[in-house]
Amino acid sequence: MSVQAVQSPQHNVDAVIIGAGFAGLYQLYLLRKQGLNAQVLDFASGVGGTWYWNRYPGARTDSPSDVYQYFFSDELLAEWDWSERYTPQAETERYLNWVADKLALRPNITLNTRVTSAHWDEAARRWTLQTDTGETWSAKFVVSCLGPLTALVAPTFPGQDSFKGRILHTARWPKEGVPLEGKRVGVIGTGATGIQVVQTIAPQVKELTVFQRTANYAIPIRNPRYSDAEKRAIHDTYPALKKKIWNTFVGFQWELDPRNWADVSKEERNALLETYWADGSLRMWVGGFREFLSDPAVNAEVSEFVRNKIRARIHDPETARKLTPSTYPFGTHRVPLENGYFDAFNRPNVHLVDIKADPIQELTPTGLKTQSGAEYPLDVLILATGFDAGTGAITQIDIRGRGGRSLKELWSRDLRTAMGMQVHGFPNLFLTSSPLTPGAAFCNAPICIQHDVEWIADCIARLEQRGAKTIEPTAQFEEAWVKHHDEVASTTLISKEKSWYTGANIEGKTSRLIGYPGVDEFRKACDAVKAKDYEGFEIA
Ligand code: N01
Repeated sequence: MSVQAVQSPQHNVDAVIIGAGFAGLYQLYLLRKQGLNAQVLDFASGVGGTWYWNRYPGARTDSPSDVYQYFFSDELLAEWDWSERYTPQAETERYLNWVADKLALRPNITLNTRVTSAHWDEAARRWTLQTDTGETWSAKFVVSCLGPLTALVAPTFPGQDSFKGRILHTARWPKEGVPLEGKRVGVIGTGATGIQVVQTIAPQVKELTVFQRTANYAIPIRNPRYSDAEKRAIHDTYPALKKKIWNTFVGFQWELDPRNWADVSKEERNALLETYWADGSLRMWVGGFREFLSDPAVNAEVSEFVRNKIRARIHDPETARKLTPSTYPFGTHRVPLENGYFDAFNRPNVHLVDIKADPIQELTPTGLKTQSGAEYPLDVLILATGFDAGTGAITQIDIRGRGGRSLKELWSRDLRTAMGMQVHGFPNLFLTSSPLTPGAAFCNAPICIQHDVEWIADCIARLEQRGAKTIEPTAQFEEAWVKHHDEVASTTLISKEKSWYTGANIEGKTSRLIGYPGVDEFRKACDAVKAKDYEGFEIA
């Protein structure tokens, strides 16, 4: 009897793009337009990336919808209207599906396919990728469009297997939804995600217990629905926005006030803080004065302003004390927008547990127990516990560059990139929104994505034009970028605090500010490299 070997499908393309979110869709569009045979692989069953996965109750953007979209096509801009100032998850997911159809991208997108490894073949000067579906892809170029917030942080607790209720991570929320009405629900995590969940489900559930480790400086959102006339008026602002947005600090519509805080009178300072606050946006954080995030004394004034606003919202003084951040300065952790979050704790069915004072001990068959012995009966436990940011998703893939070097190993020793676009030792591997760029943490995501994707597409076009086979940053250029990044990072208060921005939410992770602060300066640096025909990169 002969056994026939089963041949796994082999594909040969010019470029594999990993991820079908904002970045992957646009990268595919551009590379295909340049005549490349490119394919997107994504482990989700639909396009949308972040907006495919994060469908938890209350998920919506913290970036205004007019700047949270593609700007590269006047046709796309003209044909899409946003319904609210801040777009709910379903609408952004619909938008990305609409773009995929409009640009006829789907024939080059393979879903339900996880890339498990990518190995550089020095002789062929190509990458070989394996997937969990048993397929092999050979490609000259690989572009990671995995997104900086993709790999989950999902803590496990003693006794977890005995828990008879349901445990859900916000970034794996079931498509069919989860009925929470009448249930006793626990939420662990009070970052941007936990806040949106809590404020949304508080009126629906029977009992809601929020397990808080760190309180958050959240700003009340102002989120009007747009009338038809307002939608038309927003379209009129696009040409000016397009010119301005890449020249701002974080890719929003606001520019920093060029004055020094000390040169502004006390009255005007108060009026400015009230204006930023009333804007119902992240302007208070990233559209005010540079010193808010660099000068401890100025920051202290802003922090106290925000703390007073928070305290005033909560009836019970002890709950107010717990919900008011006191252990770190305003803006050094991600600032969320909220819509009734603090007020939720004035409801009789919402309870706050300070798990720094009384840590979680275990899950029991019926709920959660803390070290003091207190027990909280739960039907559902929601983990809003965040992500292994910047590096997590890409290092889940076994990536081996020249001489078999592992990206995971390299980054576990020292987190480094060459302007975020590439890593020395990994030819023809491009990264988007990656460590040491604004897109990893300090940017209105679609804006930095569009920048990175265009830079990569231009670079690949130039290589093809020269008939070159490979591009890779020199070790010297990478070293210079890391040094420059560290210098810029050290001027911010953010780099001195423990948060996912500095890798502190993952035990043992290399500590380095994950994002480069300054979209405008980053863009100039990338433009300069391109203008000098990719100086600092070896083309062969
Ligand atoms: O995650 P986070 P996120 N036991 O890491 C706690 C973007 N985003 O999903 O602070 C107990 O911020 C942790 O506590 P602590 C946005 O960029 C955007 O909320 O480490 N608690 C923290 O409270 C955002 O920054 C939008 O002490 C544990 C929380 O879980 C990023 O995604 C909406 C724990 C994690 O907060 C991540 O936000 C949502 C443990 N073992 C998200 N582990 C919008 O644009 C973690 N925690 C609206």
